[in-house]
Amino acid sequence: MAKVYFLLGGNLSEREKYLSDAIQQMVSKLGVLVASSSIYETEPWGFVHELNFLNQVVVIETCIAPLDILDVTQQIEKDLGRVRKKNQYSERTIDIDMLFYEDKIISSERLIVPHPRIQERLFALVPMLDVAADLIHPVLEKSIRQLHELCADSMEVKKYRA
Ligand code: PH2
Ligand code: MG
Ligand code: MG
Repeated sequence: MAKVYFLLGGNLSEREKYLSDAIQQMVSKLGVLVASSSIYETEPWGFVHELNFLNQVVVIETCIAPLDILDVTQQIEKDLGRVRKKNQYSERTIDIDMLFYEDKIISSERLIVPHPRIQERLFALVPMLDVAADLIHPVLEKSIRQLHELCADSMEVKKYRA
């Protein structure tokens, strides 16, 4: 069994419902939910939009391989109404990103794990602190706590629901 860390986020419509629907579908298709962070409210990072995000990290134990997980999470995004714009960040009902797959390092055309921008983004690091502050990033060889301390991002990550 592998522990897989996911960041969920969305800024459209019933944001909390999309988070919980996504988690429910992930559990039914992937495995067992072993931890979840608080839910945080954040402004869109890297693009302009009038609606703020909710972000949450969940940890799922699974025996499914990384690329098969990606197929499942992309299908869930579609089923929950995600519409992608080409080559740019945009508003969405739900985004499901694989942050870590155990301590595996994966670099393929479809999937890079650990997620290449975790260390730049407080909206990922703050919820990760809730569930795995001592997890060591296998590429950067620093803990989540250290990456959080070093992160130059200054966005506000407001607790929305414990
Ligand atoms: N995801 C992005 C780009 N910008 N901003 C916030 N606040 N939360 C996100 O989850 C997010 C983002 C790309 O997927
Ligand atoms: Mg994303
Ligand atoms: Mg994504």
